[in-house]
Amino acid sequence: SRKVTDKAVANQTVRHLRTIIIGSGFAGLGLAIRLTQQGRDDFLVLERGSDVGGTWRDNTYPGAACDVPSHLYSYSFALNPDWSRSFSRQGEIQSYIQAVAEKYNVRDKHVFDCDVTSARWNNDTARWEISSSKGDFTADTIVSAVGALCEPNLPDIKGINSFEGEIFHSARWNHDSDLTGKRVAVIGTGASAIQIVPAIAGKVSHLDVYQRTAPWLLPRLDRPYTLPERLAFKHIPGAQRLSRAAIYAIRETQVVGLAKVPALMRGFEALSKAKLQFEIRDPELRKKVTPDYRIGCKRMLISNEYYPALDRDNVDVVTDPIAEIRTNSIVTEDGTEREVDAIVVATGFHVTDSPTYQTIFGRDGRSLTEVFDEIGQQGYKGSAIANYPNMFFLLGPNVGLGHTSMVYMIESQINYIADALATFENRNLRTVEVRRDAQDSFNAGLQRKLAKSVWSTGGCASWYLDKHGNNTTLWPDFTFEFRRITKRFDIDAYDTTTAPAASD
Ligand code: N01
Repeated sequence: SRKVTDKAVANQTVRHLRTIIIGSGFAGLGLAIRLTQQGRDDFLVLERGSDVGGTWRDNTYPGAACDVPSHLYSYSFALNPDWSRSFSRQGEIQSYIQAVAEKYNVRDKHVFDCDVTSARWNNDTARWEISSSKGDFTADTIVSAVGALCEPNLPDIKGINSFEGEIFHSARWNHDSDLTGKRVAVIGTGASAIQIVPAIAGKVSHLDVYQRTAPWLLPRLDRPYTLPERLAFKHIPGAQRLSRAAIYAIRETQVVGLAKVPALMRGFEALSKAKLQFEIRDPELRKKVTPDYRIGCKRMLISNEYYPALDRDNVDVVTDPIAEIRTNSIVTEDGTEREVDAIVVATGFHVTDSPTYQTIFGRDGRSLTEVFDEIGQQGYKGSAIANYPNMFFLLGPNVGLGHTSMVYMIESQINYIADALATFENRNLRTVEVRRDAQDSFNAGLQRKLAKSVWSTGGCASWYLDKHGNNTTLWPDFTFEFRRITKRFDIDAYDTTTAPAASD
């Protein structure tokens, strides 16, 4: 068998593959497993990190955990009866992903520490040309599986580069830095920050939390699984699938409030406000952290520790906008200067303006950035984009979720893309490219649904919106509807050309 090792790659100047997958988080790894199961050997996964896991490899900040229940947050073909608690922590999820890569024997298909610097379509050869830190590749088809939350967004705050203390992004946690006894600032109050704050509040001498927009918080129903539960998941056939189905069904009902009748979200607001009342003693602080938009408009967060952490004597919430960062302090617009030893930048990711878009060049030579600048971050079923022949996307436009497991969406896309790649082969295609009219009508349908949703009507700004103000990141319907439309590759929506009969 043809084993692909880093050495094998290094020994060749340009290596040609039938398919190249970029990225090995849940998405890329899942597709690699599927292709292997289909008996395909002619593909490689290029991964810039030194291990599988993607976001779960990168986000190692204190308190990192998933806000989707464990049983739903695993591949359907590799359930894990050993989850230790109802909401898993980062380390356990990363170990699960590593174990799946081992079990399905796909590590050999990876080139790790391989940073893809550009991917360019060549019309004449009908191949993708890929440059990377591990050399050049060509491929008939490529699949981007880089995910939406992988490029840290470092805020453009005046003076940030002059800070002389320790400063790092939540997704690039510096484990050499010991925050014990230090004066620390956390910038941001999103899903990452609300996990970091309670995890460090007890060890730092003082913590300033810089809040631009207050998040809505709901209870986190997290607990360790009991021994009888774990035994049941392991030994009673169907017990875990039943648990998954129940969690899935309950979570799906949220779509009605989020996407169809936002007024229904008021019940969640009442619950969240009661929680706020119960967990924060200081009325001034309560006022500061009360959100002023409809719940669900931004991602709903779950935590039982965040509010109590804010209520500690050594923690302050700062709501005045940051004006400047100096060598050892942060200055807000009201002129107050607060000294700090370390800054944690929990300001999220480049989503609709990902820098990776600048490095992908399609049929007319334009980068994805240029195309999205013109029409917004649009795609077809999250899996293809007009002007990018022979390229598929896992976690492309409008497949994100605010309420349930992305693994479900990923597996739907794996069905679709694996079928597309098989069709490509079986029909001896040279090129396959989604038709612009198919993409346009798909997006018109999406935007009609999104216009009614809480993400559009809820009165907030969020990373869900692209520069045209359209929500091009979230799926606005039941996830089983997405599963339905991705069940089979619908070649009618694509322009195709056929390869000449093979003579060499
Ligand atoms: O990032 P975010 P995140 N000055 O973009 C603020 C997933 N996730 O890393 O709201 C000051 O949500 C920004 O303020 P505002 C999940 O999908 C999941 O926390 O834009 N502040 C916001 O408060 C999540 O949605 C899990 O006004 C600035 C924060 O920084 C996604 O990842 C855990 C600023 C950014 O919040 C991203 O979450 C973690 C500036 N210049 C993440 N720029 C779980 O499963 C931004 N902000 C539990």
